[in-house]
Amino acid sequence: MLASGLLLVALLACLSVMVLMSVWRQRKLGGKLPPGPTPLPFIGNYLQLDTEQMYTCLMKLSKRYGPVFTVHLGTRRVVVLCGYDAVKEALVDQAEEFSGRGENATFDWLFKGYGVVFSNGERAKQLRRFSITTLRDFGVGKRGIQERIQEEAGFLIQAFRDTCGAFIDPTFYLSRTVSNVISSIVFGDRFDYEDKEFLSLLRMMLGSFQFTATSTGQLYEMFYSVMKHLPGPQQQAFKELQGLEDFVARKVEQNQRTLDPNSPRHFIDSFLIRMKEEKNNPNTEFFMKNLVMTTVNLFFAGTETVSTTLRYGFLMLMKHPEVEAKLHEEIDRVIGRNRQPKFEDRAKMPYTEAVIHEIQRFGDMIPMGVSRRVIKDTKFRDFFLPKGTEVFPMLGSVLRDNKFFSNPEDFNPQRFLDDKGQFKKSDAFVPFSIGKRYCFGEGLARMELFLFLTTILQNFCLKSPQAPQDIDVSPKHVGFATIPKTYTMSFLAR
Ligand code: D3G
Repeated sequence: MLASGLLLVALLACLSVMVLMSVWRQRKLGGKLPPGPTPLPFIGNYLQLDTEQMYTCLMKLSKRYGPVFTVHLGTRRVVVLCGYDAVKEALVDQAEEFSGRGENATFDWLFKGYGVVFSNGERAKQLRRFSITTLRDFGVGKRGIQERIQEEAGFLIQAFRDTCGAFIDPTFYLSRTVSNVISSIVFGDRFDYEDKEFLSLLRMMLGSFQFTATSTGQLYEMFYSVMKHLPGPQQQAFKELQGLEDFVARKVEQNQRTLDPNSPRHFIDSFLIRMKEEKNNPNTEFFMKNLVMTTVNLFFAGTETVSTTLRYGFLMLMKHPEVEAKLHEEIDRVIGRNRQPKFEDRAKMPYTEAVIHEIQRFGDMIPMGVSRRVIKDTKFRDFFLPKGTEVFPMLGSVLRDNKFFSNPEDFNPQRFLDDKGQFKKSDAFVPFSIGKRYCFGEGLARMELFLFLTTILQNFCLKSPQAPQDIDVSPKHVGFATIPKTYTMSFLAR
C-alpha cells in the first residue's frame, strides 16, 4: 500500500517536472503555438471543418486567427500557413527547419515512410539526390527527353485525328501521353495506347488521386486509424495504390533477370546497380522497398499532375476562346505549321508562357501543398512549433494572394505579361512549392506542358459542346488535389 502510494507520488512528480520542463523550453524559445480553435479529444476541430471543402474552411479560419494558425485534424496538430509571406518565410527563410514531410493518410497507407516523396530524414535526402541525378542521366532537362516528349506528342496528335472531331472525354488520351514520358524514364519504354494493363494503371492513379480530393478522402485524413478498417471508398483507393505497387514490383523483378551492371536502361536499373554498390553498407537507403516506392512516386506524380493540369487547361481555353485564338496566332507566327514545337521556342512565346502559368495558377493542383513537418523545435514569427509539428503550406492561398494577383478568382493570362507583352514572373507563382522539398519534377513538367499544349494547338481547334458562358470551370473536388469537372470536347483539325 505504502509502496504503491510512493510510486504514485513519484510518478506525479515526474509528470509535473516533465510538464514544467516543456513549458520552460517553450518559454526559452519564446512564444507558443499559433492560435486556433479549441480542439476536442479525438475529433480535434472536426466540428469546425467541412471535409467537402477543407481548403475553404481553413482559409475562413485564417480570417479569424491570422495567416499562421493551429488546427487539429482529428488528433493531428497542424500549423496552417496562408498567403505568400507566411509560406515563403517558413519554406524559404527557414528552409531547414521546415524540410520534413508531414502525413498524407491515403498515400501513407501504401508508402509507410518509404520512397522519395513521403519519407523523412536521411532517407528523403538520399533518395531525392539519387532521383534528381538519375532523371538527369536519362535526359531530363536535356535534348533526350525533349525528343521523347515530341515523339509522344506526335502519337497524341494521331490519336486525336482518329477521333474525327467526335466529342470525347480527353482524360485518358492526355494521361496515356503524359504517362508515357515518365514511363520511358522509369521503365525504359512507352506503353502502347491500346495496352489494357496501361489503361488499368492509369485508372488506379486517377482513382486514388481523385479520392484524396473527395470529402471521404479528407475525412480519412482525420480519422484514418479507424477508417482504414471500415468499408468505404478508401478501400477502393487502397486497392488502386496496391495495384500500382504490385505492377512496379513485377517490373523490377523482370528487370533484375536482365540487368547489365554496366549499362542501366532506365531508372529501375540505375537503382538496382546502386543497391549492389551499397549492399555492404548497413545504413544504406538503397534497398528494394525504397526502389519500388520511389518508382511508384515518380510514375504517379509524373502522370497525374501534368495530365490533370492539361485536362483543366483545355476547359479554361474553351471557356475563353479569345485566349485560344491568341495562342493559335503566336504558335503560327513563331513556329508555323511545318515543324514540331521545341522548348527553345518558349523564349519567343511570352503569351503562351503566360497562359501556361495562368492555367497552373488557376488550376491550383495541390492547394494545401504536400504537408511538411518541422524537423526541430522551431521559432517562427512569434510562435513556437515543437519538433515534429505538421505544417500545411497553403499553396492555393499564395497562387491567389491578392497582393500579387488582382482579382485572383479570374482566369486572366494578361496578369503574367507586362505592358510590352513580355512575360512577367511572379514570386507568388508556386504550384511546385518552394524550399528544400519543392517538386523536383518541375523542369520535366514545364517542358511537357509547353510541348504538349503547343503541339496540340498547332494541329487542332478545341470545341466544346457547350457555349463558353455555360462552361463551368469551378472544380469538381478540392482536397489534396484540385479535380476539374468531367467534360467532353472535340479536336477539330486546323
Ligand atoms: C501521389 C502518389 C504517389 N507519389 C506521389 C504522389 C503525388 C501526387 C502529387 C504529388 O505527388 C506532388 N508532386
